[in-house]
Amino acid sequence: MEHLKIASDNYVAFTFFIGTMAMMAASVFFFFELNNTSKKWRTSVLVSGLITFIAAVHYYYMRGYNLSTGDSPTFFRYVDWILTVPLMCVEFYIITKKAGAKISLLWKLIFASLIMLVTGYFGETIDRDNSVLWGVLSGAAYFYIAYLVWFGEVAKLAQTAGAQVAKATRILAWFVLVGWAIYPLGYILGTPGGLFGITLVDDAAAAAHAMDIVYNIADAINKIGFGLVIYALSRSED
Ligand SMILES: *C/C=C(C)/C=C/C=C(C)/C=C/C1=C(C)CCCC1(C)C
Repeated sequence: MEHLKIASDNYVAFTFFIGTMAMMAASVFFFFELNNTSKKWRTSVLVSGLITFIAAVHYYYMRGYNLSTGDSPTFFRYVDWILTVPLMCVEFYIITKKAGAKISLLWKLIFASLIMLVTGYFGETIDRDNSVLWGVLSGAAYFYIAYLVWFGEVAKLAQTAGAQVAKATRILAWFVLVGWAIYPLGYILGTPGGLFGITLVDDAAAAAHAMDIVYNIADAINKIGFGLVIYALSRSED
């Protein structure tokens, strides 16, 4: 095996390494804490651990892929998201289930998240010429999810699920509104014509680097931070 050196200003490789380590550490933490988690919250904390664990495995591959090719690991990236974002929808469903969440709510969230990611993937890979159109479609699905957790079924159920669940759901809703909004920013930076025909970063390689760094930062916030909110909820009274 060839030894690949990472230049000190290679922030892409750096964030892939740090992301891998952070996802691994978070997974160990969530899994080990299951022992000290009350039965009521065990599934939620387990799902938090699954999210960071799936990400850790993908980050391990993305890190290696990026290091040896210098390219964006777009395929692994989207496989990771297609598995982990629906699991975040599962978290919303589990914590509002005791207040009466129906399985149809879970399917709505999962369906919207799949639309959001599949259209994003088309815009980044197969049909880059229409990246604006795919980005807008993806954005519509994203706003629908944000609507559900801020004002729709998730928000309403959380209100009747006790003070702690209501509080945690509100924090998670902020993650969806602000934390998830970082992704379209990465998409716009990395895609030619990403902002309604305007290319923000001219040089294609620099654009791809900016996109990867933005995505890596967003993943750390949204996977580990999201999981910690669930963890904190599991330590609260009710
Ligand atoms: C752990 C991974 C997460 C939480 C990934 C979330 C991804 C998004 C919210 C992506 C959204 C996108 C848009 C809203 C428009 C442009 C295309 C995407 C897929 C980057």
